[in-house]
Amino acid sequence: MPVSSLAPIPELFVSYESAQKLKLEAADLVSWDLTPRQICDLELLMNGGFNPLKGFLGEDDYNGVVENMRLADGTLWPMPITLDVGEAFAETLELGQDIALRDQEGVILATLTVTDRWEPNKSLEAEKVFGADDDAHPAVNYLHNQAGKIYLGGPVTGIQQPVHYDFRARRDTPNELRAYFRKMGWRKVVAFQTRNPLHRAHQELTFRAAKEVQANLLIHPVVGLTKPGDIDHFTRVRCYEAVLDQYPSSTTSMSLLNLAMRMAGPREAVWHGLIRKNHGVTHFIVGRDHAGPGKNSQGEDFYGPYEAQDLFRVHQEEMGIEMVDFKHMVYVQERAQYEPADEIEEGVTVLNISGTELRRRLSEGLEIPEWFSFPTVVEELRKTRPARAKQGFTVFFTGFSGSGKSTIANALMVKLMEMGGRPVTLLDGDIVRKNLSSELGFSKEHRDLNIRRIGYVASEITKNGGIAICAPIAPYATTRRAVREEVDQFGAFIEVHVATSIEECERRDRKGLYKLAREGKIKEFTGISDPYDVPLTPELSVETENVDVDNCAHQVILKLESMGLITA
Ligand code: PPS
Repeated sequence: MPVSSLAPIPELFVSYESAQKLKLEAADLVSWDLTPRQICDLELLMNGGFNPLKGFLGEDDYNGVVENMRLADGTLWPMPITLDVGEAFAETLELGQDIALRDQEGVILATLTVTDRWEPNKSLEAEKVFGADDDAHPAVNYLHNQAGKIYLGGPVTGIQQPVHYDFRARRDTPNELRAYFRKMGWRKVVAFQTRNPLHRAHQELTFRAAKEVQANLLIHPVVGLTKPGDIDHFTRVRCYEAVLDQYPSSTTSMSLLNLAMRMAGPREAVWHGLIRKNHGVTHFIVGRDHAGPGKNSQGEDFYGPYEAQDLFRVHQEEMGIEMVDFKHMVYVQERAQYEPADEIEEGVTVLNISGTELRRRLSEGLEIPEWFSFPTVVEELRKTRPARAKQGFTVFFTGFSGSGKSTIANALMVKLMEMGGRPVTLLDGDIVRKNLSSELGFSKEHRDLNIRRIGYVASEITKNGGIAICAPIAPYATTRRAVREEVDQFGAFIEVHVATSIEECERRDRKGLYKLAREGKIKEFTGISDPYDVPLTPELSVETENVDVDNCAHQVILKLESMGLITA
């Protein structure tokens, strides 16, 4: 395996003078406001992290990548890096036209010459790239429910890097890392990719990996976009900094990578390897279930546990970066040290805490032993993830109009206020429509916007330790899921289906709306002339026929107690 030459790799930026000029000219161009994921992709395109790509993929390259992980010229590249946009925007463009790419504040980062515009077959992309057209996969969900319908492709001219105000000193472009390795004389470097906090087992395995291949070690965590629900990168970086002291400083370094992960398992591992190669790294640690997306909608793993290692092994020669197998490290009590699980004789006491068990201990405020993690790391985690009974959460009622959502939500609010301890906010359908969404009607687009607004407010309340109770109809499963993901990062999301049948709601007709809907005087009325996706896996489903409101609210209280969110 060759050691890295560490010569600079090509970037897509123009010179400082040209950039100033281009920036002025680009102000007159049609512009596209990049999504957070597109900003991450653009950063790595421009700084050479995605070398040899010269821009967002055109149609031929895209087809090659989707079909067989190769660009049209045969170069290995496993992940489609595409610029997805809405149909209306795409229609305004001519091929050959330059457009300005802006960040979310409107700063122009680059221009794109649009050479290709096409409507991709997203189901095919999902099958080929992510292994299944199943929305339980975060990237497939993104593809179908967030990404625009049309892809634009073409070369990018870089004007400036996206600005980061956090951990600036810890962020390096591929060429900055290459220069660092050159300066330090590091010719062999093994990189460790992670989206989780590091505990003692990780410290041990990374240190061993470096010793095994006699290389220096680069801790290279992802701080762009990771899996929904992951610990935020601010907390993680503080944890990494705490662990860094545990390594010999002359052999180990850390740098943050602003990558938007796709959780694509085997393909993702190869992609990660190519990105690290661009950063001047010679060896890459690939673990069990590398970049795994979790379970599919049948409750099974998307990929086999060693598929990522197998695919990497097939391509490593061509990639020019060597894989180091991740060793599963466990703690041997008798010897008070970590050892690879496959090297341990029978009869000794092996201790291990899984990720699930760690989350349980954190959420219940239980002790986390020192053999498992470093006290400074645990302290940081506890700050971000206080025990569940101290976290904010969202109760999200959904059901037909007149099902009893508001009444139960009101009763629940009062009960929670009686208990005290956390502020409670009720986002009832009618209140929201008056105060936040007064201009909206009941088309799918407007309902989605309404629910997303509720989700946004609920996630802010949850983040700040409060209780949000929402009670809209929320008829669409995908929108409810988007809200769940938004809230999940900060605290629990409890979906409660108020399962009153449409017949019963119509019989009650408390507001007289069903009558009007039947007469056609109200259009798009949920359950009558508009769809309602029944929740398949709500945390709780309550029946209201022959059950009084107090009892329904009490069922929610019991659920909250069983989840550790409130203490009796
Ligand atoms: S949604 O779909 O979640 O955005 O709806 P939501 O904000 O909860 O608003 C539902 C309330 O608006 C009244 N209303 C209608 N509901 C459904 N379909 C149509 N077309 C409609 N037009 C008006 C209705 O009173 C709902 O109130 P609730 O509290 O659910 O009975």
